Amino acid sequence: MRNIRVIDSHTGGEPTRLVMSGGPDLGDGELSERARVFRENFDAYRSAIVNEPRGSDVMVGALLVPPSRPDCQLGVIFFNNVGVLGMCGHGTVGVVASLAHAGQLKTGALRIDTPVGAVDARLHDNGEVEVANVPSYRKSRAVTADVPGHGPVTGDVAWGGNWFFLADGGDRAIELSQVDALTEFTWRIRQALNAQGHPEVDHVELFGPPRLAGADSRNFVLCPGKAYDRSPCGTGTSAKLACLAADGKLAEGEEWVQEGIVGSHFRGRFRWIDHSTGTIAPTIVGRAWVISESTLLLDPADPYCWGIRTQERRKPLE
Ligand code: PYC
Repeated sequence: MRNIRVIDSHTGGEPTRLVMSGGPDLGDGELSERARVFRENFDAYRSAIVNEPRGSDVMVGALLVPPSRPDCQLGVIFFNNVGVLGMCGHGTVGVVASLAHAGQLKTGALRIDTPVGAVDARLHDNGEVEVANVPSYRKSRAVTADVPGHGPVTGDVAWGGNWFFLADGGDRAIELSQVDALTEFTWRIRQALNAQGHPEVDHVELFGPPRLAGADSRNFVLCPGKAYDRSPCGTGTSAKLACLAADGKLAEGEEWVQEGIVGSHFRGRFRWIDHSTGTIAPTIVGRAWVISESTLLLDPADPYCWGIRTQERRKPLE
């Protein structure tokens, strides 16, 4: 029997399960190397922690590890129902709130090592968490996906700590009542893009008009394992900021309020790193709520000990 101690939170509705102890030993390499070890040697743990019956397709896990970068206080590897993520914005907000709940963190700054770079988090007195994410940029503008059954869909491919395709939702309502149709549509977009020379794209983001007073836009975000993000997606908002910056539609330091499909929101802004490559330093601000502390029990005699895989495992890009 193996015991894994976790703290669960949600950030704008999107869950994060922080593994405090009992996770696998991934060695002491750089975080990208430890993410590889996790993916290749301990995939059963990933599935046991986030998949049913202990979790669900929407659960994002966060494995706390010692940092490799000397200027970081801790390291985190994020993962979901199908594999390992590069970074996770809502997850970082959840990790900070959970560590504060556990008494391991006071308000103030924290530098976190991740497989795709260091991020700076700051816990404010009011409970909000600010995340200065990894450098983000738009890779390709006006990419057209030929989506079977729907026709051409044009959008941008951008990096915000994960890879995104970002497109206007057109006349599609970005509403919870439309989640099934939005999921099917964005899944087809992703499959089309992957087949049409964009294998890196594993998140698809659609935008429409906001409902929330003061918000600039509302989004629907399809995650790699076919679950939709209940939050406005921190890495997705970072990718959006990179596109807005590249198009000159948002100025450095100006605030962008991104509403998600359940009505929660992140505030975002950016600083230019390099105009010539369109690289920005995005910051997002959000809030998480701790919802449970528990111990996961892994009994190898349980036929579903290692989780039920309802979605195909994501193949790593090599
Ligand atoms: O907030 O960056 C994020 C995120 C990625 C996948 C789910 N949430």
